[in-house]
This record gives sequence, C-alpha cells and structure tokens, in this order.
Amino acid sequence: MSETIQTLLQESRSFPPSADFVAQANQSDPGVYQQANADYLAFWEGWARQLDWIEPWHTVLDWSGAPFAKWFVGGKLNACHNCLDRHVANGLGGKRAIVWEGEPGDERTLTYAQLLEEVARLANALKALGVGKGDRVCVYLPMVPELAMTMLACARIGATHSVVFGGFSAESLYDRINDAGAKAVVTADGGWRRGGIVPLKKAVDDALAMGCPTVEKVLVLNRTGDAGTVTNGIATPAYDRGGWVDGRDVRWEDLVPNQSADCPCEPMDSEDLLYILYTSGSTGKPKGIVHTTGGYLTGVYATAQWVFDYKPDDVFWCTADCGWVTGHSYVVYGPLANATTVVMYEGAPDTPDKDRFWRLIEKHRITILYTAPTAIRAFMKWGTEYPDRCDLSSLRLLGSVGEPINPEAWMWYQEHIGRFRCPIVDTWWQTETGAIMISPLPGITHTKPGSATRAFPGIRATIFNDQGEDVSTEHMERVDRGEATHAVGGYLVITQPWPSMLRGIYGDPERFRQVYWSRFPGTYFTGDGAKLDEDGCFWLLGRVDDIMLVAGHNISTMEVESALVDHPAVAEAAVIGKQHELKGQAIAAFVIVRAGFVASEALVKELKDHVAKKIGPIARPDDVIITAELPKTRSGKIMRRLLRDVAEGRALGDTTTLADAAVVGALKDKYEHTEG
Ligand code: 6R9
Repeated sequence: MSETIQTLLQESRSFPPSADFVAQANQSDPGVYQQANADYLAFWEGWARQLDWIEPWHTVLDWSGAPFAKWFVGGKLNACHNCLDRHVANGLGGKRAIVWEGEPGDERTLTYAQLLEEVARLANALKALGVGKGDRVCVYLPMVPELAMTMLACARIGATHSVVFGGFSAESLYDRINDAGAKAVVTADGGWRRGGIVPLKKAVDDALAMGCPTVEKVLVLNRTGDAGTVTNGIATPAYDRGGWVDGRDVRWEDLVPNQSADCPCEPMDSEDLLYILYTSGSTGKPKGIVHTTGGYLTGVYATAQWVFDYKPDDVFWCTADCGWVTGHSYVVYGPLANATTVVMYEGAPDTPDKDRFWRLIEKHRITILYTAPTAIRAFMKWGTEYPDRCDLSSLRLLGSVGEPINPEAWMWYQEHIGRFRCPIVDTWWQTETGAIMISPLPGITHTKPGSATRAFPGIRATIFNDQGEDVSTEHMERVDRGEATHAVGGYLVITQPWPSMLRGIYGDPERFRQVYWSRFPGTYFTGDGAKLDEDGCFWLLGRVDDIMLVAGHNISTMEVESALVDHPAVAEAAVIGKQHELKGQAIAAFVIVRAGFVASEALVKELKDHVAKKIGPIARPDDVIITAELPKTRSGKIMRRLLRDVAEGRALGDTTTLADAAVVGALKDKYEHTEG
C-alpha cells in the first residue's frame, strides 16, 4: 500500500470551527487528547462515573483474557435506568424523549416520563410471555417508537435484544433467530415504506415455518392496521389474517396496556450482554456481534456528548434505522443516556416528495442531523430545489457515517444543508467498535472535506503496513519536525482496548480471534484501509478488500470514485478492479449521472479522461458503465462483490442482502452490451 496514489490529498481545504461554536462547545480544549491518552483508563473511568451504578467496579479494565476484554469489572448497573429513570428522577420527566413521525404523516411525542411508563409496561409484558434475564429476544419492527421501547424494555429486565432490520427477508430472519436462540420475537403487522406496507408479520411466519424451535412467543404490534375482514360482526385486523398461531402469537394491544407501569430494573453486571447485532457483512455468514452493558453505555454516552455537542434544547435526528448499529448507539442509547430529545422517522426520504427530510427538519426545528453519504449523494442527484424551499435555519451541526464521504458530497452538505453555518463531523466506526472511534470534535477540529480527522480521545488508532509495522510513529515525528510532505497509507488498526469494543461473535470465539485479532496479533484489525496526512488526520479508503492492484499500483476504489463524483455530470460512482491479463486488475466504473445529463459515448470518454487527469493515467478506467441504480445493501453500502461478478462475467453471487435484487440483473445485461 506504500505506493498508494496521493489524490485525495490534493484536497487541501480546511475549515476551523467558528468562534461562536467554540465558545459554546462541550469540549473546546485541544489539550484533551494528550490528557486522555496519558492515562486512558482514568479518562474512561471519568465518563463511567457520570452514569448511575448500583455497585461500583473494582477494576477498570481486565485485559488478561485478551482479546476478550472486561471493563468496569464488578460494577452493576442497568442501561434502561440510565436512559430513562435517572432523568425522570432528576426532574426531566416532562422533557421530550422521542419525537416520532410515521411515513403517512402520523406523529407521536413521548416525554421521558411517558417513555418510562410505556417501557415498564412492555417490560412486564415480556415477563408475562416468559422472557427473563439472559433470554434473547429478536426484534423485527419498523422505525416506530415501539422499536426503541422494546430495546429498552429488554435492557430493563436483563434480556438480550437482537434487532433485525425490517427490510431483511424471512430467510435472514430465520438465520438470525436460530443463531441467537431467541425465545420470543417482537414484530408488527407491517411498516410503511414509499407508500406501501412492508409485511413484517408475514416474514416472521415464514421464518418460523422454516423451523425456529427456540421461539415460544410472538408479540405483534398493530402498526398499519387497516380494518381487515369482518366475520359475524367481529373485525379481524389485517395482521391477523393467515399465519396467526393461537397460543404463540399475542396481540400487543391485548397484553401491553394491561400491565403494571411498575417494573424494577434488573441489576446487570457490567459485562452482562446488552445486545447482539448481526453485521450486514457483504460476504459470508452474518456475525452476531456481542455488546455488553457498562463499557458500551460509557462509550456511546461519551462520544455522543462530545461529537454531537448536545445541549439541553437540542433536537437530534440520526436518520439510521435501529436495525443498524448507528440506530442502537445514536438513536437509542447514546442520546437517551444524555437526556437528549431524539427524532425518529419511519419511512423513505422521497415520500411523499423528495423534500421529506427537509420538511422534518423545518417542522421539528431539528438542530443536529446525522446521516449517511449515500443519502447525501441521493440528495445531490435530486437537486438543490428541495432543501432550498425549506427553512433549515434550526440546524447547527451535521454528521456523516457509514462510508467514506467524498469531498464533493461533503462540500455539498456544507453548502446546501449547513449553509456554511454548521460544522460537519465525519464519524468513522463499526458495529464492532460500538461507538464512534475517529471523528472531529466540533469545537476543536479543523475539518477537511473527506477526512474523519482524528481518533476520539482515549482511542488509539494507527496505521500498519503489510508486515504489521506501525508506519505512523515515524510519520508523526516528521509531522512534528515539519518535514512530512506526503501521507502514509496502510491498514487501519486499533492498538489498545476501548470500553464499547465488541466482546466477541455470539457463539463463535474462534471466528472472533481469527477475523479481528490474527492479521496483527494483539491488535484489532478493522478491515479498512486508511491514510494519515501531514497533519495527522485519517482519510478512510474503504474495506481493504476494495483496494485494487493495477499494474503494480495500489489504487483504492474510493479514490477513483471520488475523482468521478468530482465531475459535474456524476451523481454517484462505484468502482471495482476486474481481472486483467496484463495489468493484474483493470478498473471498471459504474456511474449514475445527475439529472440533466445524458449518457453518451462522449461522456464516457470524458469521464475516463477526467479520472486520468485527477489521479494519473494509471487510474484511467477501462470501462465506464452508465447506469440508473447501483446494487447496495439495505444500509446503503455498495456491494462491490456483485459488481465484480458482473464485470468478470460470472454468475451472480448471493444477493440476499441486496436492497433491490433486480438492480444487478439489469446491470449485468447492460454491461454485456456496452463493455469496452
Ligand atoms: C457505523 C457503521 C462499518 C464500516 C467501516 C467502514 C465504513 C463507516 C465511515 C466508514 C469511512 C466513515 N464506514 N463509517 N468509512 N468513513 N465515516 O457504519 O457500522 O455498518 O458495521 O460498517 O463502514 O468501512 O468498517 P457498520
């Protein structure tokens, strides 16, 4: 990777925080990095002390069983208590906890006191279904308040939740239910998406029909409930039709409202399981990532407070679904542990129109928006008229997560959404890390379009070469002497434990060691490539599997994509390396053009030339395919593996995690007709 081409680093724009932002920031002292890293255990202990503990810990970190960490050993606490009860006890019962909007436009607001009451009833309902401490509960719900409630109710009684994204198929659900050995499933009749109903209960029925012997009960929320059929004067809601199994299936409205609102929190060991979350992983069997209670809560609490700079009046909207880790850490646990008001939205960003996000911001006076580059690029493609017609003046901070954000998208976000008033925090982290690891602190960091900048205080991230040598130390010494002229690149690794780190892969300790700890023994391998620039800022390059070797040069797919998106005609690009007899790999690019541009041979040539000019002739793509859609996982990550299958003329691999399976078939046809 040492030869990696330096294009991204032609990006030299840098934006210091405004004096006004600094003056009010939760953290504005640049010395915090040095202080935290001088004694990282004391730093994290300071954060943990800000939570309520039933019993204190005796040891901050036990790393003797590495790579299986234990944090705040001996401590006891309850995550739900820390997200709800303690705020109500502190006089915040009347503060809004969740402001929710359904796709059809229905709304619901829950104060901290109301949310606590609902969660306590639901916790008692789960108990009535036989769920107790240590049991696993599979949660398969749309983005409705009941989803957050179910997570918190599980935490309250010490059950482990395993949320499965509502867009996943019955088959994915079946795999996840059985891997976790779930005792109960919480679902809904359906959820709203682009004006239609996603049939969730039906998928649960299909999954259970394939054989899920551990499941005893299914709790079913009536979300979309049309009137259904009426037989002999008795109405049967739509969600009861077919598939309903008496004794197994229980209607939410029959059980939950009758429960007592008094349900004490189960005292949990700091290392007791809080949840399992299956990674979207684009290859292989899904991994059940395990998170425990004390360290996880400490990590999300701390990062949310400093990265998002919460103030008592903030209205925070993280657009992620709770089916992803971003929804766990920054819709539910991080903001609620900080007593923040969170916005939840059920549906699509273009329903009823392409301004839905901006209408939500305008209506709820949202102050902090946290979304993904894939969404930002869609907004760029749709055009600025949609945000331009809305009042976005309530916004004061913007965040990005999920993929590298290319400089063009970053600048667009800053100009058209932040209107040059809002710092942007590009946050790098993973399901496995539990909390944000690399990100600006908005009151300190000079942000750069495309760079996630620095590791959070108390986190040690660095770059290793193929031999496992740390290439950053010497580089940073050169930086200090003012001698560093270019960046160093390699594998992003984390060299010391952190509180919210995964505690393993559920039921598979060997795979855990092998996937994360064997490439560089003793060090956590992220699987991502990165560069460190002459200011010590990280530039993420995507998964190392996505780095191409073209005629002896390492070129990251992300760099070529960035160069393409820099062209005015390009809205989105996905780049892969395909096998090539002479070069090893040749570059193929799949490109979506912006509204107003037409696909033509001249444009294809222009794009190839553009990349060659921006990066160098070596990076000139052999193929540029103009397409209407790209194959993505449901969390918006491009599935390059499938594009490689297309470009290399193979039969298509596993497409079950695709958001829209038809996309690849169409691309394959198109590729075979336009190749060359
Ligand atoms: C939080 C989340 C993790 C992978 C990660 C990396 C990519 C996430 C990023 C980013 C560049 C960022 N990724 N954030 N790449 N810049 N700000 O997305 O978790 O779904 O587990 O994905 O996503 O490749 O390794 P997860």
